[in-house]
Amino acid sequence: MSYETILVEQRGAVTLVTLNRPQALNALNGQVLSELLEAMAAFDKDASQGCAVITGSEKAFAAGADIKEMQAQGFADMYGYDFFAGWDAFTRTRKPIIAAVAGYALGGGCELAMMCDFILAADNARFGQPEIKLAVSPGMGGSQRLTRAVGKAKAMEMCLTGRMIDAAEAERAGLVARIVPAAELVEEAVKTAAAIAGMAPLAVLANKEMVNAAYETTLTQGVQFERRLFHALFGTADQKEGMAAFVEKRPGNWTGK
Ligand code: CO8
Repeated sequence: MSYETILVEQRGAVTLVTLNRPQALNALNGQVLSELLEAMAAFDKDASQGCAVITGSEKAFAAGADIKEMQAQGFADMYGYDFFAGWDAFTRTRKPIIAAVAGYALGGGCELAMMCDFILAADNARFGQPEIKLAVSPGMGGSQRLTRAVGKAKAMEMCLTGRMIDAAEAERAGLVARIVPAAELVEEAVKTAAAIAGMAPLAVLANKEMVNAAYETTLTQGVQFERRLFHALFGTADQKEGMAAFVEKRPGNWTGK
Protein backbone atom coordinates (compact mmCIF):
# COMPACT_ATOMS: atom_id res chain seq x y z
CA MET A 1 0.00 0.00 0.00
CA SER A 2 1.42 3.40 -0.85
CA TYR A 3 0.33 6.61 0.81
CA GLU A 4 0.99 10.29 0.13
CA THR A 5 1.02 11.79 3.62
CA ILE A 6 2.51 8.97 5.66
CA LEU A 7 5.35 6.49 5.24
CA VAL A 8 4.74 2.97 6.48
CA GLU A 9 7.44 0.36 6.91
CA GLN A 10 7.66 -2.92 8.72
CA ARG A 11 10.73 -3.51 10.84
CA GLY A 12 10.32 -7.12 11.87
CA ALA A 13 7.15 -7.25 13.96
CA VAL A 14 7.03 -3.45 14.34
CA THR A 15 5.04 -1.17 12.04
CA LEU A 16 6.74 2.22 11.83
CA VAL A 17 4.49 5.03 10.59
CA THR A 18 6.10 8.39 9.81
CA LEU A 19 3.88 11.42 9.29
CA ASN A 20 5.18 12.99 6.11
CA ARG A 21 3.85 16.46 5.32
CA PRO A 22 7.06 18.40 6.06
CA GLN A 23 5.85 21.49 4.19
CA ALA A 24 3.04 21.85 6.76
CA LEU A 25 4.93 20.57 9.83
CA ASN A 26 2.85 17.38 9.55
CA ALA A 27 -0.44 19.22 10.09
CA LEU A 28 -3.23 16.66 10.23
CA ASN A 29 -5.73 16.99 7.41
CA GLY A 30 -8.46 14.66 6.17
CA GLN A 31 -6.03 12.76 3.97
CA VAL A 32 -3.62 12.07 6.84
CA LEU A 33 -6.56 10.83 8.88
CA SER A 34 -7.85 8.46 6.22
CA GLU A 35 -4.38 7.14 5.38
CA LEU A 36 -3.49 6.65 9.03
CA LEU A 37 -6.78 4.85 9.71
CA GLU A 38 -6.15 2.54 6.77
CA ALA A 39 -2.58 1.83 7.89
CA MET A 40 -3.65 1.14 11.48
CA ALA A 41 -6.48 -1.17 10.39
CA ALA A 42 -4.00 -3.13 8.24
CA PHE A 43 -1.55 -3.25 11.16
CA ASP A 44 -4.24 -4.52 13.55
CA LYS A 45 -5.21 -7.30 11.13
CA ASP A 46 -1.66 -8.41 10.27
CA ALA A 47 -0.69 -11.33 12.53
CA SER A 48 3.02 -10.72 11.79
CA GLN A 49 2.84 -7.27 13.45
CA GLY A 50 2.80 -6.80 17.21
CA CYS A 51 3.30 -3.10 17.97
CA ALA A 52 3.30 0.18 16.04
CA VAL A 53 5.31 3.38 16.35
CA ILE A 54 4.01 6.70 15.05
CA THR A 55 6.53 9.45 14.60
CA GLY A 56 7.04 12.69 12.70
CA SER A 57 10.16 14.65 11.83
CA GLU A 58 12.82 16.01 14.15
CA LYS A 59 11.15 19.46 13.93
CA ALA A 60 7.53 18.41 14.30
CA PHE A 61 5.59 15.36 15.34
CA ALA A 62 2.55 17.32 14.14
CA ALA A 63 1.80 21.03 14.50
CA GLY A 64 -1.92 20.45 14.86
CA ALA A 65 -4.97 19.92 12.76
CA ASP A 66 -4.59 21.62 9.37
CA ILE A 67 -5.64 25.20 10.00
CA LYS A 68 -5.86 25.94 6.26
CA GLU A 69 -8.33 23.06 5.82
CA MET A 70 -10.49 24.22 8.73
CA GLN A 71 -10.32 27.97 8.10
CA ALA A 72 -13.39 28.31 5.86
CA GLN A 73 -15.56 25.71 7.57
CA GLY A 74 -18.74 26.77 9.32
CA PHE A 75 -20.74 25.18 12.11
CA ALA A 76 -22.93 23.21 9.69
CA ASP A 77 -19.84 21.70 8.00
CA MET A 78 -18.15 20.79 11.26
CA TYR A 79 -21.20 19.54 13.15
CA GLY A 80 -23.05 18.16 10.14
CA TYR A 81 -20.13 15.96 9.07
CA ASP A 82 -18.90 15.42 12.64
CA PHE A 83 -15.53 16.72 11.47
CA PHE A 84 -12.62 14.51 12.53
CA ALA A 85 -14.87 12.02 14.37
CA GLY A 86 -12.92 9.42 12.37
CA TRP A 87 -10.10 9.78 14.88
CA ASP A 88 -12.22 7.80 17.33
CA ALA A 89 -11.56 4.75 15.14
CA PHE A 90 -7.83 5.25 15.69
CA THR A 91 -8.30 4.71 19.43
CA ARG A 92 -10.07 1.41 18.76
CA THR A 93 -6.82 -0.13 17.43
CA ARG A 94 -6.37 -3.19 19.64
CA LYS A 95 -2.60 -3.63 19.41
CA PRO A 96 -0.31 -1.11 21.15
CA ILE A 97 0.85 2.09 19.49
CA ILE A 98 3.78 4.17 20.73
CA ALA A 99 4.01 7.87 19.87
CA ALA A 100 7.64 8.85 19.29
CA VAL A 101 7.51 12.62 19.59
CA ALA A 102 10.26 15.01 18.53
CA GLY A 103 9.73 18.73 18.07
CA TYR A 104 6.25 20.24 18.10
CA ALA A 105 3.23 18.20 19.19
CA LEU A 106 0.62 20.94 19.18
CA GLY A 107 -3.16 20.95 19.12
CA GLY A 108 -4.28 17.90 17.17
CA GLY A 109 -0.63 16.73 17.17
CA CYS A 110 -0.58 16.61 20.96
CA GLU A 111 -4.01 14.97 20.86
CA LEU A 112 -2.82 12.29 18.41
CA ALA A 113 0.18 11.56 20.63
CA MET A 114 -2.17 11.18 23.60
CA MET A 115 -4.42 8.80 21.61
CA CYS A 116 -1.43 6.46 21.36
CA ASP A 117 -0.80 4.09 24.26
CA PHE A 118 2.22 5.95 25.54
CA ILE A 119 4.57 8.70 24.46
CA LEU A 120 8.35 8.52 24.16
CA ALA A 121 9.64 12.08 23.89
CA ALA A 122 12.82 13.37 22.32
CA ASP A 123 14.62 15.93 24.45
CA ASN A 124 13.51 18.65 21.98
CA ALA A 125 9.79 17.75 22.19
CA ARG A 126 7.26 20.48 22.95
CA PHE A 127 3.63 19.84 23.77
CA GLY A 128 0.79 22.33 23.73
CA GLN A 129 -2.90 22.98 23.10
CA PRO A 130 -2.70 26.40 21.42
CA GLU A 131 -6.18 26.27 19.84
CA ILE A 132 -7.44 29.06 22.09
CA LYS A 133 -5.15 31.45 20.18
CA LEU A 134 -7.20 30.60 17.07
CA ALA A 135 -10.41 31.31 19.00
CA VAL A 136 -11.28 27.62 19.15
CA SER A 137 -10.49 24.72 21.49
CA PRO A 138 -9.11 21.18 21.42
CA GLY A 139 -11.41 19.03 19.26
CA MET A 140 -9.74 15.63 19.18
CA GLY A 141 -9.91 14.80 22.88
CA GLY A 142 -7.19 17.10 24.22
CA SER A 143 -9.22 18.71 26.98
CA GLN A 144 -10.09 15.25 28.31
CA ARG A 145 -6.90 13.22 27.77
CA LEU A 146 -4.54 16.02 28.82
CA THR A 147 -6.53 16.56 32.02
CA ARG A 148 -6.40 12.86 32.83
CA ALA A 149 -2.66 12.75 32.06
CA VAL A 150 -1.37 15.87 33.82
CA GLY A 151 -4.21 16.89 36.14
CA LYS A 152 -6.60 19.83 36.04
CA ALA A 153 -4.24 22.65 37.00
CA LYS A 154 -1.69 22.13 34.27
CA ALA A 155 -4.26 21.09 31.63
CA MET A 156 -6.37 24.14 32.39
CA GLU A 157 -3.37 26.46 32.22
CA MET A 158 -2.22 24.92 28.93
CA CYS A 159 -5.67 25.09 27.30
CA LEU A 160 -6.42 28.62 28.52
CA THR A 161 -3.04 30.16 27.67
CA GLY A 162 -1.71 27.93 24.89
CA ARG A 163 1.59 27.65 26.78
CA MET A 164 3.85 24.90 25.47
CA ILE A 165 5.65 22.58 27.85
CA ASP A 166 9.02 21.04 27.09
CA ALA A 167 9.94 17.37 27.36
CA ALA A 168 11.24 17.66 30.92
CA GLU A 169 8.05 19.33 32.16
CA ALA A 170 5.96 16.79 30.23
CA GLU A 171 7.82 13.93 31.89
CA ARG A 172 7.46 15.47 35.36
CA ALA A 173 3.74 15.92 34.74
CA GLY A 174 3.24 12.30 33.62
CA LEU A 175 2.41 13.07 30.00
CA VAL A 176 5.36 11.10 28.61
CA ALA A 177 6.78 7.75 29.65
CA ARG A 178 10.41 8.62 29.02
CA ILE A 179 12.76 11.14 27.37
CA VAL A 180 15.49 10.06 24.97
CA PRO A 181 18.03 12.05 22.94
CA ALA A 182 16.41 13.26 19.70
CA ALA A 183 18.92 11.42 17.52
CA GLU A 184 18.03 8.10 19.15
CA LEU A 185 14.25 8.57 19.35
CA VAL A 186 13.06 6.38 16.49
CA GLU A 187 15.54 3.57 17.17
CA GLU A 188 14.63 3.57 20.86
CA ALA A 189 10.91 3.57 20.08
CA VAL A 190 11.30 0.71 17.59
CA LYS A 191 13.38 -1.21 20.14
CA THR A 192 10.69 -0.71 22.79
CA ALA A 193 7.99 -1.69 20.30
CA ALA A 194 9.96 -4.82 19.33
CA ALA A 195 10.15 -5.83 23.00
CA ILE A 196 6.35 -5.49 23.25
CA ALA A 197 5.85 -7.35 19.98
CA GLY A 198 7.96 -10.17 21.43
CA MET A 199 5.48 -10.77 24.26
CA ALA A 200 2.61 -13.26 24.05
CA PRO A 201 0.05 -11.54 21.77
CA LEU A 202 -3.07 -12.21 23.84
CA ALA A 203 -1.34 -10.95 26.98
CA VAL A 204 -0.41 -7.76 25.11
CA LEU A 205 -4.04 -7.16 24.11
CA ALA A 206 -5.24 -7.88 27.64
CA ASN A 207 -2.70 -5.57 29.29
CA LYS A 208 -3.60 -2.71 26.95
CA GLU A 209 -7.31 -3.27 27.47
CA MET A 210 -7.10 -3.31 31.26
CA VAL A 211 -4.91 -0.22 31.59
CA ASN A 212 -7.31 1.65 29.30
CA ALA A 213 -10.22 0.49 31.44
CA ALA A 214 -8.78 2.59 34.29
CA TYR A 215 -10.00 5.67 32.40
CA GLU A 216 -13.54 4.41 31.95
CA THR A 217 -14.52 2.63 35.17
CA THR A 218 -14.66 2.94 38.94
CA LEU A 219 -11.78 1.37 40.87
CA THR A 220 -13.91 -1.61 41.94
CA GLN A 221 -15.14 -2.28 38.40
CA GLY A 222 -11.65 -1.79 36.99
CA VAL A 223 -10.06 -4.21 39.45
CA GLN A 224 -12.75 -6.77 38.68
CA PHE A 225 -12.25 -6.32 34.93
CA GLU A 226 -8.52 -6.83 35.41
CA ARG A 227 -9.09 -9.98 37.46
CA ARG A 228 -11.45 -11.50 34.88
CA LEU A 229 -8.98 -10.87 32.05
CA PHE A 230 -6.17 -12.24 34.24
CA HIS A 231 -8.26 -15.39 34.83
CA ALA A 232 -8.99 -15.63 31.11
CA LEU A 233 -5.28 -15.62 30.25
CA PHE A 234 -5.02 -18.93 32.14
CA GLY A 235 -7.08 -20.43 29.33
CA THR A 236 -4.32 -19.71 26.81
CA ALA A 237 -1.59 -22.05 25.60
CA ASP A 238 0.87 -19.17 25.89
CA GLN A 239 0.29 -18.95 29.67
CA LYS A 240 1.31 -22.63 29.98
CA GLU A 241 4.31 -21.96 27.72
CA GLY A 242 5.29 -18.75 29.55
CA MET A 243 5.30 -20.31 32.98
CA ALA A 244 6.99 -23.52 31.76
CA ALA A 245 9.66 -21.43 30.04
CA PHE A 246 10.31 -19.56 33.30
CA VAL A 247 10.64 -22.77 35.29
CA GLU A 248 12.89 -24.32 32.61
CA LYS A 249 14.98 -21.11 32.38
CA ARG A 250 14.44 -20.58 28.63
CA PRO A 251 12.68 -17.97 26.50
CA GLY A 252 8.99 -18.49 25.79
CA ASN A 253 7.93 -19.62 22.34
CA TRP A 254 4.51 -18.05 21.69
CA THR A 255 1.73 -19.35 19.47
CA GLY A 256 -0.76 -16.55 20.11
CA LYS A 257 -3.23 -19.17 21.28
N1 CO8 B 1 -1.99 23.81 9.87
C1 CO8 B 1 -1.62 24.15 8.62
N2 CO8 B 1 -0.38 24.55 8.32
C2 CO8 B 1 0.52 24.65 9.31
C3 CO8 B 1 0.20 24.33 10.64
C4 CO8 B 1 -1.12 23.87 10.91
N3 CO8 B 1 -1.51 23.51 12.14
N4 CO8 B 1 1.29 24.52 11.41
C5 CO8 B 1 2.27 24.96 10.58
N5 CO8 B 1 1.80 25.03 9.32
C6 CO8 B 1 2.52 25.46 8.12
C7 CO8 B 1 2.74 26.96 8.12
O1 CO8 B 1 1.58 27.62 7.65
C8 CO8 B 1 3.93 27.09 7.19
O2 CO8 B 1 3.47 26.96 5.88
P1 CO8 B 1 3.95 28.08 4.77
O3 CO8 B 1 5.42 27.83 4.65
O4 CO8 B 1 3.17 27.68 3.57
O5 CO8 B 1 3.62 29.39 5.34
C9 CO8 B 1 4.75 25.83 7.50
O6 CO8 B 1 3.84 24.92 8.12
C10 CO8 B 1 5.89 26.08 8.47
O7 CO8 B 1 5.36 26.71 9.62
P2 CO8 B 1 5.97 28.04 10.25
O8 CO8 B 1 6.58 28.89 9.20
O9 CO8 B 1 4.91 28.68 11.10
O10 CO8 B 1 7.15 27.43 11.17
P3 CO8 B 1 7.80 28.07 12.47
O11 CO8 B 1 8.99 27.23 12.77
O12 CO8 B 1 7.95 29.54 12.32
O13 CO8 B 1 6.68 27.86 13.64
C11 CO8 B 1 5.02 26.64 14.88
C12 CO8 B 1 6.35 26.57 14.08
C13 CO8 B 1 5.23 27.40 16.20
C14 CO8 B 1 4.63 25.18 15.19
C15 CO8 B 1 3.93 27.34 14.05
O14 CO8 B 1 3.90 26.74 12.75
C16 CO8 B 1 2.53 27.25 14.62
O15 CO8 B 1 2.22 27.96 15.56
N6 CO8 B 1 1.67 26.38 14.04
C17 CO8 B 1 0.29 26.27 14.41
C18 CO8 B 1 0.14 25.57 15.73
C19 CO8 B 1 -1.32 25.50 16.10
O16 CO8 B 1 -1.98 26.49 16.33
N7 CO8 B 1 -1.84 24.26 16.18
C20 CO8 B 1 -3.22 24.02 16.53
C21 CO8 B 1 -4.03 23.89 15.29
S1 CO8 B 1 -5.78 23.79 15.64
C22 CO8 B 1 -5.99 22.19 16.12
O17 CO8 B 1 -5.09 21.40 16.13
C23 CO8 B 1 -7.37 21.81 16.51
C24 CO8 B 1 -7.45 20.32 16.83
C25 CO8 B 1 -8.83 19.86 16.90
C26 CO8 B 1 -9.44 19.78 15.54
C27 CO8 B 1 -10.52 18.83 15.54
C28 CO8 B 1 -11.67 19.40 14.77
C29 CO8 B 1 -12.93 18.71 15.14
